[in-house]
Amino acid sequence: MAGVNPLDAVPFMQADLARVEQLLGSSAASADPYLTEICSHLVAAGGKRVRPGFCLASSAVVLPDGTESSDSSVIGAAAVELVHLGSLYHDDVMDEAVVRRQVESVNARWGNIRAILAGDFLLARASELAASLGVEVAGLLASTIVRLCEGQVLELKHSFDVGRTEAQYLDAIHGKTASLLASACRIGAIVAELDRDHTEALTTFGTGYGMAFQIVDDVLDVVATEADLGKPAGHDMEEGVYTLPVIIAMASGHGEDLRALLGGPIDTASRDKALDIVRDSDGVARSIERARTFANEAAQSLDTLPDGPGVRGLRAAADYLLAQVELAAA
Ligand code: GRG
Repeated sequence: MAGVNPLDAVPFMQADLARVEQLLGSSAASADPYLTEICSHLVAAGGKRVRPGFCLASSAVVLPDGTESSDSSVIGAAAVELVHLGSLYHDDVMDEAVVRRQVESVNARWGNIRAILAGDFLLARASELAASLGVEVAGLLASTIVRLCEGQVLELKHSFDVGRTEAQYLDAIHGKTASLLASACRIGAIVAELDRDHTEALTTFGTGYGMAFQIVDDVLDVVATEADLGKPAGHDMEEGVYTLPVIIAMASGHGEDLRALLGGPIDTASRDKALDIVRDSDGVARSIERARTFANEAAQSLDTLPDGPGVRGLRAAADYLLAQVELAAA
């Protein structure tokens, strides 16, 4: 899904993002140039850098305009992006993906073994950075990696499961997506030594944003065109990942027809038939309603925070996400 970095709304903070970029580059470097090349591949390919943006913005909620981010905030921001990168390296191996961030995936270019090792290296670099910020941040980042693994395993456990429930879906996306966005905000709050209420509000923001972000992504897989997605619509269903609109459609009036098509590998014709059933059901509208609720909850949690550059950035991200929700609904 295309998007913007929250700090696009806070121009003076672009210099802080550039410092994160530098740290990401040096973190991807090893004494071995071959490993450096593999680890730098997706760092150089870009990405929206939403997680570093959330960390820096969270640290900035009590800063006056024009203040540059602390070194600790920049280190926290790089650490969360490195965890995200490590998870992408591993995820692409699991999915046998060939493209990531609009370039050849690491596994496609260097093979699975090197992709896994490079992902491990990036996670280790993230841990080094987190350790330099103290026990609380190191512990939080470690438990976030636990949640990423749990979320991903929960998704695998229910692959091709026509009985997958909404609760199981929400639990999986909380782990695989929302937990890291929440921790990006929380780490920003911890290193800025914000008070407890502000820290909790920022964590709530990251969680709500992450839940809405993943639901929108999953709805788009059903409603968007192949040209927009860069892959055929219904790809998740083909992979056996039955997301919220599909789960709701399976429980609806036409659920029986849909369940008869799903439950195992499907050909293109069956995928298109299944897509039609999901699109005609209330699965899409009800999923969008869930995403809207999560995004609104995220936006509301910002109301308790002081108005400053950080909140301006986070609010812009929430507004952008809400616009994506409405676009998916159109
Ligand atoms: C080894 C940390 C670790 C985890 C293992 C593979 C795995 C368990 C988890 C994968 C979780 C995963 C890939 C979740 C999807 C997260 C997501 C929303 C990715 C897309 O994020 P964007 O749109 O991507 O922010 P860019 O490229 O812009 O950064």
